[in-house]
Amino acid sequence: MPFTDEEGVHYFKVLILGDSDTGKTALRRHFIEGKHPNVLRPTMGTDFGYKTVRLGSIIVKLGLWDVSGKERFANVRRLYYHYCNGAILVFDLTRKDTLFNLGKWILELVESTGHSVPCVLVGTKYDLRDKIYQDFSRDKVLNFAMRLSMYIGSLGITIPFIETSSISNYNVSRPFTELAYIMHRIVDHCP
Ligand SMILES: Nc1nc2c(ncn2[C@@H]2O[C@H](COP(=O)(O)OP(=O)(O)O)[C@@H](O)[C@H]2O)c(=O)[nH]1
Ligand SMILES: [Mg+2]
Repeated sequence: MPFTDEEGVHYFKVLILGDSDTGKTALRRHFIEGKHPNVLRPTMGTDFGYKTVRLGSIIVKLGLWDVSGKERFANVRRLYYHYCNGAILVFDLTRKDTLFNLGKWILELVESTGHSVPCVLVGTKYDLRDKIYQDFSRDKVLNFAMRLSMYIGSLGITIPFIETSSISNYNVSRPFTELAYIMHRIVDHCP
């Protein structure tokens, strides 16, 4: 369950997961700061940011934990899964291996939290139009999202798949608002 403040606003803890260089930090910072960051340094350990999101008349707060994809931070990473309410699973549309590696991330998520966690699947770098979907298809990704939905049992909700570009400002907010909506719906269904 999320933390709820004295005004009844839910605070959700969201992890952004995926391989290094897939664009996790760019997406998070663009969403929070409203533009593609000028300077992007590799994430050392964990970065944190936080943003208030409006869903119609509802306001929720998202704590966004951007966790380093590098193997040497694996031990640090595990600590951050506790009390996580949702996850954004990120892969790079130009690198097929980053999609298949999400299996490892999902396993780590499920093992560390011990319960199912609502997720959205995000394919980044949509602006690199001549390099995306090489050696795999969009249908394959949709199939992956469907199998993932069955595996993590997300209240009968199929995990949304969203293509984004932080560079051309395409769909940057959508992963966050869709996940916020799903997490809010879950809380609404739990007395
Ligand atoms: N073309 C393109 N490059 C991107 C996009 N998002 C991030 N990048 C680049 O990908 C690299 C890795 O980005 P970063 O956010 O640090 O990835 P992280 O390791 O997953 O946090 C950087 O050079 C970014 O400028 C995008 O939407 N389009
Ligand atoms: Mg990063």
